[in-house]
Amino acid sequence: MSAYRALDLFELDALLTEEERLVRDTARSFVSERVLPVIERHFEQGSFPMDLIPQMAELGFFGANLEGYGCAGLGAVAYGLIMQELERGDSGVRSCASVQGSLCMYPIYAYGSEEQKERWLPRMAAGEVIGCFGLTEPDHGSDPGSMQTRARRTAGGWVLNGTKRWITNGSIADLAVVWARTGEDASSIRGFLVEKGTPGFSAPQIERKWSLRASVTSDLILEDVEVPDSAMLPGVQGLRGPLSCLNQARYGIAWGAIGAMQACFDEALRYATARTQFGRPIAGFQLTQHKLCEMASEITKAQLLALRLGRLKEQGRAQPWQISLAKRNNVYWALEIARTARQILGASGITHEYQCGRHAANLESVITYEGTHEIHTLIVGKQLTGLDAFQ
Ligand code: TGC
Ligand code: FAD
Repeated sequence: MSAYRALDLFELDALLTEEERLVRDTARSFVSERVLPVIERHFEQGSFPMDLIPQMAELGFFGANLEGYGCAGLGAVAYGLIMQELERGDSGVRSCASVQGSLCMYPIYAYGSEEQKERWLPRMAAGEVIGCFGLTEPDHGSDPGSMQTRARRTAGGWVLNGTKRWITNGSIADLAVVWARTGEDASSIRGFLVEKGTPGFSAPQIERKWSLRASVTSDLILEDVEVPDSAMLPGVQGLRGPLSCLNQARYGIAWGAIGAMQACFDEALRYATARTQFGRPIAGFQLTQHKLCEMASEITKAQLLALRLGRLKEQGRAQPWQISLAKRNNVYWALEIARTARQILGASGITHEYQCGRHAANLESVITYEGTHEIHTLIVGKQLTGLDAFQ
């Protein structure tokens, strides 16, 4: 099959710097050469391709937008382009990198002590320490402010009790960022760094998923887990702590979704031009061209949205509701495009020989995690109306 061609109808490449194009092309080659040859097998087996971790670390993909501590110090757009390319491979591979960089390294970077940063960040950038982020609980998903996980003060530190659910990287993580209440309400929430092997801490894997199969998803169980004072992130308290990390990860997902869209569009276009019915390529039928036109329009709009958001982020001006709007829009359309691609492929679309079915299945998770489609609707709705639907 000829090489992948990314759609760029409005010459957005010209709006990227040379460095950004180089980073994008490096990630693109990595996905073509290292991810795509193995990903279907891992998806079928329900396993994460662990050998990609040192390779992603080597290329500087972990915490790529953080400065110092062994991180690449790239801008927001370059970081977004890495997420885009990884998700062209598989949402699970992008998830691993998002969680490592945006949800585990970022809180240490933004809210950790100097000692915590020195201890963890260089090894996380090098892929020697894998992280996870424990916010969601069995009974508290969209409403993390009601979490039940507790941290109780002791003479030398804290004792943690509770259960986190649906935690990406959980069972393969060496370090978990666990959010817990230290008092009665959400304003008492603090972040704790819990190391694998700490007595009372376990991370059983969640099995039988039909989405994000090439990704590890786990429970985190904390039963009288004792951690020292030095395990608490000193720089933040309240729900703002975890939510500010989600801003970073949701931003990356807004870009990642474009990669999934591009993979599905590329596959659908190739198939439609090659597949003949009624004596002509199905791409020649008006109904197919309508589908392809809709897909290309939405990809182009998603690209413009992500790029503008990235430039705002680089200027320190991206607002959380803008990130919500972009995550909501781009993931919604990625899922629509994956389903439309599957339709264009007919029966072939339901096999593992093609990617669109895998992307569609994955995107059912992506539209749910990091804030569901409905939650992002209400965040944007609050911005537009001044009325808070959550209160
Ligand atoms: P609310 O009263 O609005 O806010 C509480 C405090 O938080 C502040 N805040 C934010 N700060 C930074 N960034 C944001 N985006 C923020 N949103 C709110 C806010 O200013 C306030 O601060 P303060 O100092 O005044 O106290 O909170 P609420 O309880 O009404 O909840 C709001 C809501 C529903 C939007 C929020 O809870 C929410 O976003 N829920 C969705 C939960 C979610 O996204 N979970 C994701 C879990 S992690 C995950 O899915 C990883 S998947 C990884 C992968 O595999 O890629
Ligand atoms: P609920 O909050 O119970 O929502 C159920 C339905 O009700 C949804 O459709 C929702 O939109 C709707 N709903 C809820 N509240 C409202 C409202 N106010 N108005 C209208 N509709 C509403 N979490 C982590 O902490 N760390 C991770 O690494 C992580 N990784 C994940 C990986 C995967 C594969 C998945 C699937 C999830 C992951 N999550 C993770 C959890 C994810 O963030 C939650 O699933 C998500 O926040 C939604 O919570 P919930 O599933 O409990 O659904």
